[in-house]
Amino acid sequence: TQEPITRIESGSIVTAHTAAAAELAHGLLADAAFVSPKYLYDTLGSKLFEALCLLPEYYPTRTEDAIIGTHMGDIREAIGTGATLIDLGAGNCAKAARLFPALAPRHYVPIDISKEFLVHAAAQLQRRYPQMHITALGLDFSQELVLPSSIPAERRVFFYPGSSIGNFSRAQASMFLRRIRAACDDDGSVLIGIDLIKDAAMLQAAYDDALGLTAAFNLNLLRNVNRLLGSDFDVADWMHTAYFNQREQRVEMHLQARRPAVVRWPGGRRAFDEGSRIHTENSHKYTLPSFTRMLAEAGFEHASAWTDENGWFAVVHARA
Ligand code: AVI
Repeated sequence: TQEPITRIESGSIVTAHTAAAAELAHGLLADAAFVSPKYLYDTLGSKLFEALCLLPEYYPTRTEDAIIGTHMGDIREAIGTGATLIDLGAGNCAKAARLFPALAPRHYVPIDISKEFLVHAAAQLQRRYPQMHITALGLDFSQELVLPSSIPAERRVFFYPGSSIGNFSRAQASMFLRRIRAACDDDGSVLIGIDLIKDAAMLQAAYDDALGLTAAFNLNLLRNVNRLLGSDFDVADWMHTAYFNQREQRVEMHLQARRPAVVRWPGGRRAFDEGSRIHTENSHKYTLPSFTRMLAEAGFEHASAWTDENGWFAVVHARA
C-alpha cells in the first residue's frame, strides 16, 4: 500500500508574492480601488471567517450544513463511494469531512490559498483518517486550475461549498465552471453550494453582524495587504461597510476611509479622501434556474438540487 501523503504544493513563494504585489498595486491604483476577496484569507482571516460562520446572522453555513445532513443519502446516491474529492477553498476542511462517512473518498484533495491554515487542518484530518490519501494544495485556484499528475483523473468530484462561487462575478463564475469541466473526465461531477436571492434586510445583517466579526474579517484584509505589498495601511483609518446591491443581486463589502489617508508601498502610493472606498468583496446571489443554466453552459448536466424549507440556500450536484 502507498503511504498516505499530506503536502503543500505552492510553487515558489517568492513568485507568488511578486504576483500578489502586482495584482494588489493594480487594484489600489484603479479609479474605483479594489482588492480581490481572496486576500481576506491569511491565517487570521481564515480563523475570523471560521468564527463568523457561527454567527446567528450568517445563515449560509448552517443552512448548507442542514441541507447536506438531510440529503446525505441522495448525495451518496448521486456521487457514490471511492471518488476523488477535490475541495475548493477547503479552509478548515470541516465541510468535506462531514461527507467522508457517506462518500468514503479514495483520495481527498483540499485546496486553499491560506496555506498554513490548510496544512494544519489537513494534518489533523490525516490523523483521523490514516488510510485516506490526502494531498493538500496551497494555491490560488481563482486564475487557473491545474492539478498535479499525482491526483487521479477518474471520478473527480469538485466540491465548492459555502456559495464561494458567489464571490466571483457571474462571468468569472461561468469561466470557472468551464475550467472545472476541463479538469475532469466525462465521469466527473460538481457539488456546489449556492446562496439564493432573498430579503435584502436578511442579507444585510448576514454581512454586517452586530458583534462586528465581519467588520474585523474585512479590516484584517488591510493587514494581509501590508504584509504582501509592503504597504502601510493603518487599520484605524478604515471602517467596514456592506450592503445589498439590488441591481446586481449581490452583497458588496467595502472598506471606507474614516478620514483622509495616504497609503504608501514600494514603488507606489495612493491618497484616499474621507469617505472613499476600497471594494473588497462581492457575494452574488443566484436563482436555481439561472445557476443550473450556467452549469449546463459550462458542460454540466443532470443537475439535482436540494434546498432548505425556506428556500434560502441550495446544494447542487451536476455531472460532466
Ligand atoms: C466565502 N464566502 C462565500 C463568504 C460569502 O458569504 O460571500 C465570505 C464572507 N464575506 C462576508 N461574510 C462571509
